[in-house]
Amino acid sequence: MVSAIFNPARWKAVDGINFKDITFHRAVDQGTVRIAFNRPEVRNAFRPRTVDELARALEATRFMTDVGCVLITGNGPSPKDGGWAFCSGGDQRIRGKDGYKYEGDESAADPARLGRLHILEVQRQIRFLPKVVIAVVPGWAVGGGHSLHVVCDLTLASKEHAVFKQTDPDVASFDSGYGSALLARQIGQKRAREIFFVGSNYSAEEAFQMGMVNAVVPHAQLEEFALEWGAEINTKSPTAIKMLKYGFNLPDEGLVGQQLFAGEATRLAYGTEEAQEGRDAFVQKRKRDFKRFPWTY
Ligand code: S0N
Repeated sequence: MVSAIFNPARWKAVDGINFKDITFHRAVDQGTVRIAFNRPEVRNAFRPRTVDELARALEATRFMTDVGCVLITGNGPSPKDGGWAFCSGGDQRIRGKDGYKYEGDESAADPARLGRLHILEVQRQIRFLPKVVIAVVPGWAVGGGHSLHVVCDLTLASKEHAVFKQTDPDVASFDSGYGSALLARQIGQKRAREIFFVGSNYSAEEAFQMGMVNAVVPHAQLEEFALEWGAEINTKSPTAIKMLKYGFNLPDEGLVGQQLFAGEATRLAYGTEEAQEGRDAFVQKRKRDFKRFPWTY
């Protein structure tokens, strides 16, 4: 069993990738993939291996040309106590002085892999992925797990089991980047500071009221609901969705956001006769002639 609310009839495993800490599926009838933390016994905390696998799944998804929507979720419930989690952040048991260790993992022998903080790279992958990423939160979203839901484009939460919480200052492992500053953009400075500085538990309904959850869904229907949104998103114009996502991101990304947005604008411009005239004049070693193109539209 992948997860108690996972419907195997709707998904097939993505072939050729042997993951241990995550599961990776694509829907049988639409362009949606499901990437799930698979360490329910530790509330889906991530260790370096988990983050590596997440990064590889996201990179594979980037090249799936018929996929417009990515669900990131957590498998469950915990075999220990039946608890549900999206993700509880970095695995605190293996945190070292310079990051998280590959302890107990076959890749520990590689010194290039020691002491990494690469969940931040995954955050950037999610932000820059030209597809809609939905956090599907079946239980705890805590610490770095909370920050992951913040960077996703949309968040769906289990009515009965989702709990949103920030423990970063409790364990002195903190995200003062997207996890906090972007959250403040989403729900306001006072609320975001309260989440980090006080660290209360917030239910799905409270998170919805604050504006950091898009929909509160009965637990048993959570994944089905996510698939409905995925199916709808996949009917839309890929270019429009991508330009909208990069446009939404732009004010918070500085020049990197502008670079991404502008890159896509350049790519769109390549399709015009005007851009082709510039290329053709160079290749044909003749004078360029842009006279037929207006300065205004
Ligand atoms: C999630 C919580 C609130 C759930 O409480 P509950 O339901 O009472 O369950 P527990 O009994 O506490 O947990 C069940 C079992 O799971 C283990 N466990 C839970 N979370 C973790 C974890 N994060 N790491 C390791 N183990 C975990 C419990 O120990 C328990 O195990 P057993 O059954 O063996 O006793 C509650 O569990 C909780 O508060 N968890 C800790 C949450 C936390 O503090 N997370 C870390 C916060 N910080 C980050 O994530 C940093 C993010 C990050 O990685 C980062 C960000 C920016 C820059 C760099 C970095 C970086 O460091 O990479």
